[in-house]
This record gives sequence, C-alpha cells and structure tokens, in this order.
Amino acid sequence: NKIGFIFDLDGVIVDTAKYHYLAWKKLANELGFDFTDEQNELFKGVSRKRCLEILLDIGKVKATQEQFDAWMVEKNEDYLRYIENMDASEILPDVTKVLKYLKSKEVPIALGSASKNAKPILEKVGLLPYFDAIVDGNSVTKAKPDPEVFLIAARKLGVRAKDCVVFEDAVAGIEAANNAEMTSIGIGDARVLSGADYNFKDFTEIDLSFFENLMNT
Ligand code: B16
Ligand code: MG
Repeated sequence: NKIGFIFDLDGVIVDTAKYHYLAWKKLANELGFDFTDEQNELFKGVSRKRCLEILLDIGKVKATQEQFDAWMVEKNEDYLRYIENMDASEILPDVTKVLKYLKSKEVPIALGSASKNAKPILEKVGLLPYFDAIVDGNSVTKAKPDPEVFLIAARKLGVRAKDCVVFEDAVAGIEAANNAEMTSIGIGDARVLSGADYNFKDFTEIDLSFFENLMNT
C-alpha cells in the first residue's frame, strides 16, 4: 500500500505558537486582562475564530459582532508582524532531515494545518517544495478534532486515509487523526498527547528506521 505523511504546521514544523501567544496576549492586555502561557495550550490547533471566543470567555468580555471581527483582524495583523522575519532557523530540530528522507523515498507529503497563514510560513522557512499538497485553514470548513483537514489531505495525495500517518502537537489534532482512522504521532508531551498511537518529544527522538517500518507494514 502507498503510504502518505501529513504534517501539522504550528508546533510540529515550526514553533509559531509563541507568536500566536504574543498576539493573543497583546489583545488580552488591551482588553484589560492577562493571558497566560498555560491558557495558550488551549489554543493549539484551534481556529482563529474559536481562539478569540475562548479568549473573550477567559476575560469575561462581551463583544458585538463588529468588535469581534475587528479583534480577529487586529490579532492577525499583529501575528503577521511577529512572523514577518521568520526564516529557516525557526524550523524545529530534525524536521528538514525527516522531510529530505521521506522525499528520497518518494512518499507523498501533505500539510494539514488549521492556520490560514500556513503557505506563507512554509515559503518563509523554505520548506514549501517538500509538500505535494497543502490543506490549511482556507480550505476546511470544520475544525480539528473533525477529521476533515486530514481527509482532504489524504484525497489530495491519492492515499487511503488508513494508510496515512499524521504528526500533531495538539490534542484536537491527534483526535482529528484518530477520527480519520489514520496513524497518529504525537510530537510533544506524551502525557498531554496520550491519545496518539506513538509519542515522541520531537523529531530528534525518531530514528529513520521508524519511518522505514511504517512504510513496510
Ligand atoms: P491562523 P496548526 C493552528 O495551526 C495553531 O496551532 C492555532 O494556535 C491557530 O489559532 C490556528 O492554526 C489558526 O491560525 O490564525 O494563522 O489562521 O497547529 O493547525 O498548524
Ligand atoms: Mg499544531
């Protein structure tokens, strides 16, 4: 069977979570409350709109539709400023090595991200050429843990869902991969991502023979 690999972006390929955090924190502070690093965990893999809903809940802030839309724009403009100068140095350890290896094996690779900024980020860090398909926040209607993003990625790769392997750093993302009946690989804290089929702290922990084994089963 042909097997496909699907990568989440934020927290798996690059650490943009810190920039999302700074932008949300700035907005929270403007609205008169604090937003902690811990609370930011809830935002991983979650759409921008849902993040703002959660943020306003945390601050007990009520918003009109107009304010809500304006804050969505403001957060994204701030985020875009933070990521403006991103470059290859922000690629997480051994990600490029793994992508190079998979390319050398001619296996199809997709991006499956909730972010509407995914493509420019891949471009900035120079990884866009590795991806055969990009599925991001612009092409999905249902957010993780719905499996939509990964199912579209599988279809674009021409690989059956159950033959796909997903790398994810978010609980919602692992659930989405499991809901799609794909092999889920948690990147990060194994206690947080206990629903994953396999867990690794980061890509430096994964031996290339692990991929070899996945491809031969
Ligand atoms: P944007 P991923 C997700 O990306 C982030 O983890 C999440 O924190 C963010 O709110 C979401 O993208 C939307 O991002 O505002 O750029 O559209 O982890 O699914 O790659
Ligand atoms: Mg993520």
